[in-house]
Amino acid sequence: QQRDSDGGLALQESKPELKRPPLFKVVLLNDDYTPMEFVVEVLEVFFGMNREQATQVMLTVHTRGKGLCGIYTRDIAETKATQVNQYARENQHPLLCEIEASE
Ligand code: TYC
Repeated sequence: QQRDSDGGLALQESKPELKRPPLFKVVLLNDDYTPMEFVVEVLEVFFGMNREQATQVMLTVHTRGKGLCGIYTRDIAETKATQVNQYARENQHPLLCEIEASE
């Protein structure tokens, strides 16, 4: 007998229900041109951060080249990245947002 990922007994129980869905990181990449204030605004508007959190993440991206905005299921992660890239382009900034498989 084996336990499935939810702890149920695989041979006895029908699948209880949920396996956790794969998660995806949404990351921002650094560039030389996007204004810091614009990046902070993006993190506030699209990722629900307050000004302090947003500033911290922006500075991490600025100094380390990349930074984590949040972790979501695939659809949400893709939508966030698309929205950020579209908003950046609308404002003529090269800011790039990407997703990465997480675990
Ligand atoms: N490096 C940019 C500057 O000096 C600021 C910046 C931070 C750009 C984070 C992109 O994802 C980014 N104006």
